[in-house]
Order: sequence, then C-alpha cells, then structure tokens
Amino acid sequence: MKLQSLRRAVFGMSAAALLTVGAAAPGHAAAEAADPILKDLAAAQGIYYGTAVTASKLTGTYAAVTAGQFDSITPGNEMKWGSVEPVRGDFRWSGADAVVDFAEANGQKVRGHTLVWHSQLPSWVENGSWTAGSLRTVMTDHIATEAGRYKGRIDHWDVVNEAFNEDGTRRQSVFQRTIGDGYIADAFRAARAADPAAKLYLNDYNVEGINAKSNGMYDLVRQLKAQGVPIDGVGLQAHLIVGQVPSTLQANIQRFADLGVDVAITELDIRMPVPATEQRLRQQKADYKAVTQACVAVSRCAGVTVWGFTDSDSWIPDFFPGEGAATPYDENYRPKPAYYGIAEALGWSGDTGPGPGPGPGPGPVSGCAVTYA
Ligand code: 9MR
Repeated sequence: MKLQSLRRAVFGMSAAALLTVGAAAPGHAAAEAADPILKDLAAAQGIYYGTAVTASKLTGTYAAVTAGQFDSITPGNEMKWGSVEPVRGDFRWSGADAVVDFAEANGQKVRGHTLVWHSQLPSWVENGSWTAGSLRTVMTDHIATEAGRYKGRIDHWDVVNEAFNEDGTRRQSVFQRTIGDGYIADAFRAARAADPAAKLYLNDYNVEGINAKSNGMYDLVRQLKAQGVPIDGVGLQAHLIVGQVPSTLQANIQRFADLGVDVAITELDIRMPVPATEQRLRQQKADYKAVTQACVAVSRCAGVTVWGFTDSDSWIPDFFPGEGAATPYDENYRPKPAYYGIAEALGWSGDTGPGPGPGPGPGPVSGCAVTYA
C-alpha cells in the first residue's frame, strides 16, 4: 500500500487506537492526511457510521481503517447462533469477544448481530424435535446466554433477523412453524430481560422502500408497540444494486420513526457487475450519498452500517457471481468515489484528493484499470 493511502486510511485515529492496531498504522499520519473521517462527520450530524467486520482480520491496515473511520462495528458472523453454539452446550465465544474487545479499545459502539435467525442456525436447533414450549425455552435460553454475556456492552441487538417473506407474510422458519407468531414478542422480551440497556431491533432485507414486505414489518411493529413488547428499532439492511436506491427510502424510514421506533441502515452495500466501470462507480457514489442523506434527514435514524468497508471483505462476490465492488473502499483500502459520496452526505465539502478526480488517484478496481474523471 502506498504511504499516502495508508495515511488516508488512518487519519483521525486516536493515539490509543493506533496502539491498539499496531505497527501497520504510522504514528503521526493523522496530521498530514486530507481525507474526511466518516465517524466525525457522522457525529456532527447526530448519527453513527459503522461497518461490519471479520474478527480474524482485525490487524494491520484493516484494523486501522476500522478504528480510524468508523464509530460502530458489527460482527459479520461471529455472534450468530451457529458460530457461538454449533453443538448444544458447546460455546465458542472467541470471535465475538474479539470484536467487542476491539470496539471497547477503540471507543466504538457494537451492533450485536443476531440472536434469532433462520440461517446460520446450528442443525441441532434447525432439526431438533421440538414442541412449541421446548423450542421457546431453547430460544429464550440462547438469548439470555448470549445477550447476558455481553450485558451492558452492546448498543443495538438485532434480536430477530429476516422474519418476513417478500409478500409481507411470516417466513416459515423453525421458530415460526413451531412456536407460532408469538415467537418474536417472546424473543424481544427475553432480550430486554437479558440486557436492559441495549436497543432492540427487528432487522430485514428488501424493506428499504415502501413495499409489501416493509408493510408487513410495519404492521408487526405497530402491533408489538401496542402490546407493550420492548422493541426499540427497525433495521433496514440495504443490500442494494447500483442505480436502484428505492425512491421511497426516506419516507419509509420516516413512517417507522412515526410509529415510535428508531431506524438504522444496518448492512449497506451497493453491488454492480464487475469489472467496475467509471460510470458505475460514479452512480455508486450517488447511491451511497442518497442512502446516507436519507438517514441524516430523519431524526430517529440512528446511523448507517456498511456491510464490510472494503471490497476485499464483502460477501457479494461469493453470493452473486459476476458482481462485486459493493463497498466504499477498493480491495487495497483505497477510498472509492462512494466514500466521498458518504462524506458529502454527511456535510463534507472538501477536496476529493489528489489525482484526476474523486479518490487518491487511478488504480486497479476489481482487476480493471479505472481512471476517475
Ligand atoms: O456477511 C455474512 C457472510 O460472511 C456469510 O457468509 C453470510 C451467510 O448467510 O451472511 C452474511 O451476512 C448476512 C447477514 O448476517 C444477514 N443479512 C444478509 C447478510 C449477507 O448475506
């Protein structure tokens, strides 16, 4: 990595953060860097800016950018049930512990992800022989154990993840099939009991705009609030496609806010066919800017989390063959136009850096030479 890029990456890190991430971060880079610091800009707008992380990568430049640019982190996989208790009673906390410890060392919030989800669920849960009562007990015990372990250290918990089908009906997960509609209220009550300080979220994808699925979520949140179920927020994952930010995003955030819950953009990425082109990167910048602006515009929008900050740590290429380049930094930790789009949405109006246009100069993007103009 060029020294200039590394300086950009770590600009704004505290001395403590630099010590935490170790030798890869140059000690006094901050004073020389010109690029904006997303977490500082976000704080000035009253929101946080976060990223999903992979615990095993939290060293060197990856750690430096994570700590230098973001004030919230979400473990991408390490807190899922399949990660923490793959075999009944056999707990593996090291990955989750590492993320929470990193956040605390660097003054960051943690979004806990996720307590109840149909996916990355251990087979002993998925395929067990349960009654409604026995699965409810297993589920609430799991919540008590995990949320209890991190009590007081988690800002937001994604208590229930991806509970809906695209038409707004309930997904027929093992929890829905076995326990019935009430499993969501049971999960939120268990989470509140385990960690009263954490904000408790219902999280899903394809609910960013006003549509059948987000209508289903809206109706449920209204019911839960009416029943006194302790739900604090709604997470809009926002796994988006370049050029396709829903036009109703801000109105959707606002209608949930009007129900009396917070909203967060929890897993933002914006994918495109690869190799990336200059035109797509420019559109992606506009898209990241639009999503961030929509959050800034609604006072109950708590913040934005990108689902991996670098194209080298993104789920997209594995799940969508032929697509990628979905995050704000390229595979070599160089800020992409999207990064500047985020900064602009957060009120930054500075120089986009040396080189012919946005970004630190031309360089390879997903294997293709791109010149920003
Ligand atoms: O980023 C996660 C990836 O590493 C895993 O392979 C994948 C498995 O389902 O889960 C990814 O994260 C998902 C998140 O937990 C829930 N919303 C969708 C995310 C992308 O699949």
